[in-house]
Amino acid sequence: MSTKTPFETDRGNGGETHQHVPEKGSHAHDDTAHLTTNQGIRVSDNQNSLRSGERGPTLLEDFVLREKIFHFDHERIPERIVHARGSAAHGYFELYESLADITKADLFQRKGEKTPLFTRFSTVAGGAGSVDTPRDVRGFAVKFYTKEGNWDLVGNNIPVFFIQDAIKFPDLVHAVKMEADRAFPQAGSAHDTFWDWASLMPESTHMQMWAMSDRAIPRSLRMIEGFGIHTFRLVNAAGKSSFVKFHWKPKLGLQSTLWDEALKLQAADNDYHRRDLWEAIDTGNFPEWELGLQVFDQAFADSLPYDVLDATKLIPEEVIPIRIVGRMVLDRNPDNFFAETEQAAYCPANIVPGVDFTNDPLLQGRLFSYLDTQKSRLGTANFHQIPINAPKCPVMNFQRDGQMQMNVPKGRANYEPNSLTAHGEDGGPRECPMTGFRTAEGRPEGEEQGGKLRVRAELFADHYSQARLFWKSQTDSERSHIASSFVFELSKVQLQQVPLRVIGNLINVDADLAKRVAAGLGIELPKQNDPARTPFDTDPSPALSIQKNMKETLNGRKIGILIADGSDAAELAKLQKAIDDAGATPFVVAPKVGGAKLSDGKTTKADGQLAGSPSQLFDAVAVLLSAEGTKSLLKEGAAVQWVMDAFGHLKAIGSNPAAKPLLDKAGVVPDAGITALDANFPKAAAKRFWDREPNVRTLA
Ligand code: HDD
Repeated sequence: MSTKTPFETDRGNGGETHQHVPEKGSHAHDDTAHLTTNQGIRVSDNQNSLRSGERGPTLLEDFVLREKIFHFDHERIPERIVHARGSAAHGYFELYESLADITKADLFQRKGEKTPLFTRFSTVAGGAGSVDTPRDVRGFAVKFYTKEGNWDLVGNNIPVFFIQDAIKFPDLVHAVKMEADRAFPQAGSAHDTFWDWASLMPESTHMQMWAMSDRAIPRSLRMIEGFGIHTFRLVNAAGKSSFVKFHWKPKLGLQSTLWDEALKLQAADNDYHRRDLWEAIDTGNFPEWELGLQVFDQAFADSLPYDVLDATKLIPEEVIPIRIVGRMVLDRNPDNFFAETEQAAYCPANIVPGVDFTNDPLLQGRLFSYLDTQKSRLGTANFHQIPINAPKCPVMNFQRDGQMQMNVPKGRANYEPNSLTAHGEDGGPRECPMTGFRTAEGRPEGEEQGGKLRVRAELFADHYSQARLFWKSQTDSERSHIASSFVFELSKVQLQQVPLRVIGNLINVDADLAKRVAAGLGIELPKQNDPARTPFDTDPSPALSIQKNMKETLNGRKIGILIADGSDAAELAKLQKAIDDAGATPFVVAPKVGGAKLSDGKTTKADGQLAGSPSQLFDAVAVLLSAEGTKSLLKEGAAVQWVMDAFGHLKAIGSNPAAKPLLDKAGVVPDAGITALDANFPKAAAKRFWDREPNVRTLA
């Protein structure tokens, strides 16, 4: 439908409109920019409500006031029950090679073809107004607007999930979100109810290991992997079906923060990830991920010692290599957060011909939940007509009416079959047996059916083998982070029996891990919980480690440069250029945001004030000070803390000789990450110095 006012422009995107808000006073010059009500009536005065006399009562007849307040009163909609806090961007998927051999999905047919998409990243537990950097799983949801309809790949940044059956999802979410009576803690799992539940759910053990790892505290949304998690199916034109697992690999490599850094980031910038994504796109540094597939057949699935329908299991890349088939580029920020990011409605049930589900019981439950939740969140069964959700291909059916119906269907045909066409009327659309969605042929349905039972398949009972695999695949540094995260989380739990159950469970993963967690909490090692099925060991999978997969690159990173009055102008220019050349963004920090007077007498503006730009915002730092500058900063707690935190967060610190007293006061001890401001600095800045960690904090 189109009820466009003259003040809205059609953006040719599913009827998307853009309302012009005139600048103050501009209406005198621009004839198209008048302020109107939602009925299109021009508004003469947006400053004063209609009242009877200068000091008299405001009149009920003021429809301009009433409409404005009415609309404002209803601006908020229910936030998502999970994944409420998120940020999103537009972009495209580009196919590297035709996948016609394994799928008939249109977006996978032609090499080089681009498909528009909208991707939303989120935290899970916190509300819409919570912080960006809690320890949490990150949602990774991609809506592909294909020529054959929308396909939503609604995944996370962790390849497995807490539970095996959707019937447990409300319990998981109730347990992890803020506690029912007190409404805290917000956005975190470090509390009684989560660990009480988790300790009673051995199937969550593998995911607990991931959630306690550095995967749950990413450096940037641009540096996380994405996973479809479930085993899906691809179906080719001949009806042959293959199993598939979907992976997104970030071009910038994986990178995470340290726990102390994540905690301080929460104070430094609530919007750390949202801002990072926005700024990267805004400055043309478009984030990219490659799409990878693990494709396998029934015989291979049958040969595995775990069940491919179990979402608490993964298939190591070393067992089935990932076939990289295309890339996703996010190149446009939303025009409006609410209209697009907030109203985006993802649903794993949105698939296209050539992609199909499996009987994974977690996936099957999701197929119902999302459609259902969108109705209560967006208020109408017609939410698919909202521009961000509308397919970019024709939508034709006999569904009618409902709240907020935007379409105006013509004619009498609202049922099917009909013979109206034969009578010269438009009978409407018809079924398309050849190109329409069909459930995969060749499914071994016989083996997957049986009597009605509330049971799980036998191999689902193995809750520990892959948790062991994950633990074995980590570096020593990552293991100490995992053990310390368990200690931190359990230290917040007040129910005394809970840590004992968690540790008793961890003994099944690794005895040393369990001992370290007990020692970190200062409690006796409890007895081992009985495993439902004896775990087995496999070869480690290096692909599961972040540190083994980090790229030594400055691409997409940010380097803080601390200056003060008297800093050397030529050195600063040289440093900024070196950082820029290495692909990173230099960010100048000074005691005053107006800048510092440099050695050449000129004032250089700062990008941020010292007190508001702590070093956790940067991947590495440089300290460029004159002797006087150093002297004055020795008295500045924020400056000492700036250097101390960079050291404690294992970052490279480059400095000039005059800055040494500040480094000394911050307790900096020389190591490979402490460099002069020469060519060594950009090289060091591309790394974290894990070996330093035992010198700066006690880890479990
Ligand atoms: Fe879910 C949202 C990912 C299991 C029910 N989920 C939601 C989002 C992501 C995921 C990324 C946010 C989408 C957005 O950005 O709007 N969920 C997952 C993954 C799961 C998973 C990777 C397991 C593999 N979810 C899951 C189950 C259920 C749900 C088992 C229910 C039976 N999820 C929902 C939901 C949400 C949702 C309640 C909340 C808001 C929404 O859907 O739109 O329906």
